Amino acid sequence: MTTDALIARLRGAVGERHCLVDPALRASYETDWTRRFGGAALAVVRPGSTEEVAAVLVACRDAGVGVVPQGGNTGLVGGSVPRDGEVVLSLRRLSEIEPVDARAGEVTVGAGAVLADVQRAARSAGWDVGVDLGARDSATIGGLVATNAGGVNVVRHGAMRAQLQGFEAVLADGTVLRRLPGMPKDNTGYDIGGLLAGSEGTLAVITRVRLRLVPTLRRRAVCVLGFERAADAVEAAAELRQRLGSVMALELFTDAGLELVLRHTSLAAPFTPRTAVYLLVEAATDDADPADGLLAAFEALGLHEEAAAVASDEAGRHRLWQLRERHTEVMNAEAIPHKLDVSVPMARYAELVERAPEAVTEVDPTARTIAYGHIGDGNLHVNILGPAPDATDVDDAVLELVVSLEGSVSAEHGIGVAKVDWLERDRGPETVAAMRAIKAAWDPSGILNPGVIFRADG
Ligand code: FAD
Ligand code: 2HG
Ligand code: ZN
Repeated sequence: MTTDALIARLRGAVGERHCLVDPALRASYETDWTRRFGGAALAVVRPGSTEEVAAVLVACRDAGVGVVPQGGNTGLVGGSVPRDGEVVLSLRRLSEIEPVDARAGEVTVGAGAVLADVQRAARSAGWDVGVDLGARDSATIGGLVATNAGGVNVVRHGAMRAQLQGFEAVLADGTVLRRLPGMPKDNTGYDIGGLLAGSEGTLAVITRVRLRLVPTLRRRAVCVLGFERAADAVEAAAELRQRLGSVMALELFTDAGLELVLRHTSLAAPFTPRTAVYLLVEAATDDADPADGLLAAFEALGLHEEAAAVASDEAGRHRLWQLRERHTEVMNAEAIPHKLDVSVPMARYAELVERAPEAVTEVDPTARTIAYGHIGDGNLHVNILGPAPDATDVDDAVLELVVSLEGSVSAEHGIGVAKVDWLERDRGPETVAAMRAIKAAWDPSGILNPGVIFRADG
């Protein structure tokens, strides 16, 4: 099929207005959030229904042209943007949020519904969404499922796969798979929804999702504690997690990151003198002030009062959270960052925090390494500023260290195109062969997000 014939079929599928071929209109869909990844698309199509998604996939399959599913384009591993003339399939128009099923504590939404909108809908019905993250105002539910996103409440509610109660998805040949009644117990054959979680647009296009909701916890307290050694922050995080059933989040950042946040925003340091490492803890309950439990736990652990800032009011909590959440935006303001999202067994976490900057400096003495992350999940975000966007030696140095610590090269952002060369190093050839067999069975023509998870020519 010629390119013109494919464009005509795409226009027929989604309507002229929703098939963008003009470079100026395509531009915002062609570069990722970090500006490190991107390429030209053949076209950007914006279907308005599951049937239109199916028609687009069949047209692309017939033409042998790759399809890049895209939600909010907040992904950080280059999986949501074209590489070389694919069709970008934007799911943003599938944004319907059905009424919350308050009795079941579930809601069904379109894949393009934005997380913050779903959170608002859930809260207005007395429920909440189990996953929360800094990109909440743009990230879509389809993208969150496709990446099995984690975020700040995994210690309490698990990642996105754990919230999935049902799904609708379209295979590369246009077949629609649907399972949406929503039942917490449903062991009838393979868990297809669970497989789609984390598949990064390589197995099917997710069009609707049924989410399990969690109870709203109204009383909250946030505390930032200071430490001189990462090992002490790890110890405190482990103790708090064990002693305090109210823990919602356990986050880590360092003074190097705080310095950049203070430079690029109007925020103030949580306390002075500043310390080398910070642990942010959020606790939530529905009755007593969770600050009391937090303070009692700190006392029992012998943590110093002078290196702590606590807030129970909304504005104070928000201020403390911003010190951690704004790291991502600040990295982008400094440079085009290299982002390595990794996890290691808890026993190796402090070692990773100490050794990652050393590993980077060894291969590039001018590079700056800023690490922060979800300490409660053993997850560290190693950001490297300075190397050219296409340089890979600093990435390799950190991932080498992670593998040697028996860690994972992707904790929550996925493999995308950024880490394709590390999949086999991390998982081993047998597991990768099993993954490839699934990919070949579901997408025999290989049109769904080629080059993501697996190298396209591999
Ligand atoms: P996109 O970026 O559009 O796509 C991501 C991947 O999913 C791509 O491979 C794409 O092809 C695929 N995809 C998207 N929609 C579909 C669909 N409907 N069907 C099939 N495949 C699809 N991530 C975390 O895990 N935890 C965090 O704490 C976190 N914080 C962040 C903070 C900031 C400021 C930013 C910018 C990003 C953050 N992220 C975080 C990364 C990002 O927000 C998540 O990966 C999110 O899940 C991506 O959602 P999206 O809708 O933007 O997807
Ligand atoms: C976070 O936890 C996100 O803030 C983004 O996962 C991580 O900026 C990053 O590298
Ligand atoms: Zn994160």
